[in-house]
Amino acid sequence: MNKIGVIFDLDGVIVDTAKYHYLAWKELAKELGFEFTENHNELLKGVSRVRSLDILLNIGKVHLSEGKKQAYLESKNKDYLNYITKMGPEEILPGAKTILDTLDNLNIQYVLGSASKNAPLILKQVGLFDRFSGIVDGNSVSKAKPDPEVFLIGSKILELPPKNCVVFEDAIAGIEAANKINMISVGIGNKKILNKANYNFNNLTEVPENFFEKLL
Ligand code: B16
Ligand code: MG
Repeated sequence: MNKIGVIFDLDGVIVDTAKYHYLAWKELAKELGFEFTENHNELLKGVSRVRSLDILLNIGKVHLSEGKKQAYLESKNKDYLNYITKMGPEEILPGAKTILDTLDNLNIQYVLGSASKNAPLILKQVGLFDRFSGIVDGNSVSKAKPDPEVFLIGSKILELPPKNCVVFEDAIAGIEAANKINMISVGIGNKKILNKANYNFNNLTEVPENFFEKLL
């Protein structure tokens, strides 16, 4: 029997923190004198914090010194923290807890593989921190998705070869990262956008109960 392990992305899979990132980035754009829309925010999903600022500045055609960029990154994160410190378990996305329960019952280990430096705090806020066998986040990697570093570290924690790891992701960059190292990629969200994934579901409630047993 094959042994598998699971790596979950955070934003867009376990919780929807994109809406809070949006509010904080929008506030920053306002300060810089331009509008930042929900469509613009789509470009930042799964992208690192530093890269997100560059994309935002590009949208507003604003040029800043490295020092100023650093200051804006800090103030954006301060705003974002104001939102996430108010989060609670009710913000866990539908189906997420059921999947974790299923994995526990099957004795399949799972870790987090997120670009967010705030991932541990968010998991604590929603009461899921202790359930994961490990957390790989924006603090643990030097290369952002689509580089597979985050998932490779995850597979090491799981003590499994990449081909035995199942990745749940909502961002194209995350699916690309998983595919690069032959992990089993599961796209959560729009199938047309995540068409490179090995499996697709609109959300976690659609994942069949026997999904993992079939992979074993
Ligand atoms: P932070 P994920 C990502 O989370 C978000 O999707 C992305 O919008 C954000 O810029 C990135 O985390 C960094 O977040 O500012 O908290 O370090 O989808 O990889 O779980
Ligand atoms: Mg995500």
